[in-house]
Amino acid sequence: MRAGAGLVLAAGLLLPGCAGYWEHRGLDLMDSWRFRVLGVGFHASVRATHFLQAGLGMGIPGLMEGNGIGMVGRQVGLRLNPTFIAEAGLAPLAHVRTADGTVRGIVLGRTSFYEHAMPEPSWTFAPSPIAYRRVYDRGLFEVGGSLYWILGLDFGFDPLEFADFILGFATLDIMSDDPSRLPEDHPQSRDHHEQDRGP
Ligand SMILES: [Ca+2]
Repeated sequence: MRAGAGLVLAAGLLLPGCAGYWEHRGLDLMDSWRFRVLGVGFHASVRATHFLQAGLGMGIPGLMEGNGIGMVGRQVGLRLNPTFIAEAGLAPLAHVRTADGTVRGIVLGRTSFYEHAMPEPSWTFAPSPIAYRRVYDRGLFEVGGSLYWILGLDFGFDPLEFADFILGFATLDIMSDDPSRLPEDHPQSRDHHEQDRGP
């Protein structure tokens, strides 16, 4: 175990000259965390992955037209939140969360996970990881919680993103969010991940 960690660390130390290497390790570490404050509502939830979560209530995660403050992975600052959220249920029995009037995450419900309703919604338990990542402000395997009692607080830790951070030292990019393989002037070299995250 210790030897394996040493190899990973050694591989990382051999690569400081790669363009953006350490920057991407820092961004990968940030991706593991979500922390947001401000908001109004009456809402509480806890979650240990998409498949085991409970929540009830509704709220406005940000003040002033949805503007909140905090970080969702590498996105830091204002305007990180949906303007309105509602959540109810106990997964895996049944659980649904909507944001801005659109279903964003669901367990055992008759709808699509996608931001725009599919022509023929179907019962679903396993969401599309890609869709989850593109249109949702939570991670598929995120552990976290929210509490809105007039003022709101939301936090989360994503072990899959953290694994991406650790494996990144061995140049493995399981989340495909390191633009380091692209030329510096490539349009996706800086904006790649922000586009993936969506609102
Ligand atoms: Ca990565």
